[in-house]
Amino acid sequence: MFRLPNVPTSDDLIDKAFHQGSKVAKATRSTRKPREKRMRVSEHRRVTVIGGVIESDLLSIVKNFPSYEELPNFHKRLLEIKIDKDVYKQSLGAVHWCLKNVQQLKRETLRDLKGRNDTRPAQDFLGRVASMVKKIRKDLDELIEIKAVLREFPDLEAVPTLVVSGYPNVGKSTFMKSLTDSDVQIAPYPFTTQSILIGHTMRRHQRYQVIDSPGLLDRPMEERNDIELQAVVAIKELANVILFIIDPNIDIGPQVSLLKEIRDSIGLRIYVAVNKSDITPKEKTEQAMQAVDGFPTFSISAQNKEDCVLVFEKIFREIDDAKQGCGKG
Ligand SMILES: Nc1nc2c(ncn2[C@@H]2O[C@H](COP(=O)(O)OP(=O)(O)OP(=O)(O)O)[C@@H](O)[C@H]2O)c(=O)[nH]1
Ligand SMILES: [Mg+2]
Repeated sequence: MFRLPNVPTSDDLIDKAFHQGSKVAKATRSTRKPREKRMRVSEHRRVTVIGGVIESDLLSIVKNFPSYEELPNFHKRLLEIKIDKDVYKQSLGAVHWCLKNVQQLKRETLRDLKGRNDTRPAQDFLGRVASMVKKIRKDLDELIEIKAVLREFPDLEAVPTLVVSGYPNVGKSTFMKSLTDSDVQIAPYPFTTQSILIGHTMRRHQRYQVIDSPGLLDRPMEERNDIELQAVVAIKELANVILFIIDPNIDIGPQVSLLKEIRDSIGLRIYVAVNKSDITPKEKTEQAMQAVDGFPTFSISAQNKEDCVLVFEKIFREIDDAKQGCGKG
């Protein structure tokens, strides 16, 4: 999604730049010019190469990391869950500061070297440039971590979007897999899905986005963990419509309470699928359906592809009829 550049540690950047600087300096010294001239030329090249290597790496960070402000809302919220946005801004700012200073120091040093017979300005340059890069050690380390977070961000499309939500282990990923043939992980324990996963499906020449989200527990927002918060962000920022899956074989009360919390916090239409009909006694399924009275409700087995396609088509036929339906991405 983002094409992020390599971010070196400050030690690696200094090593790389100084090593390449030494190589060109050595190559220049082996020519047959007078010693003084050779020294000046070789130091001129050393400074040019060291400055160039550092500038090029820092510039590519400044240019290619998205600024916080230009991120879509969904990515802003995701970023805030995982990292401190001020740290992100500061780190990019520090890299920019270092870049400007290295550029200026390189220009001044090359100018000073021209008018002199000794190589003192080059030696000063080496010390000062190394200390500038060391000053942004923490910022580069932060950006290495931030890069790992940004790389995990899902790719979004501006198409109608269904977010699948519900308690842990109720069959959200199973529904997603049946509908979109995505290779999502399914397992008989809660919190199998730990991030937002995106699948697609085509119906009547229209592409749709289906989002599998981590399970949510019925508890106050401030007690929710980072995995749950991603699900909240998906619901708030991406959904055009929500399919809330219920497992009638576990306690219904908290699931209904969660469903109502979601309904009260957003103004979207929520459909309910009472799942696992293949292993659930009929009365239990019916009880669950009564408990969510007032919501449009289906009884399904998420393992059954036909059930999932049918539910999906009904939902989107209604949405299309109501003429809503473009992704918020
Ligand atoms: N018999 C039966 N089992 C199902 C059905 N749907 C899901 N399961 C099982 O329920 C368990 C949980 O399914 P998942 O799809 O991983 O549930 P989830 O809601 O994505 O779970 P988390 O990601 O942990 O929140 C797995 O063992 C599934 O095989 C169904 O319709 N029938
Ligand atoms: Mg899952």
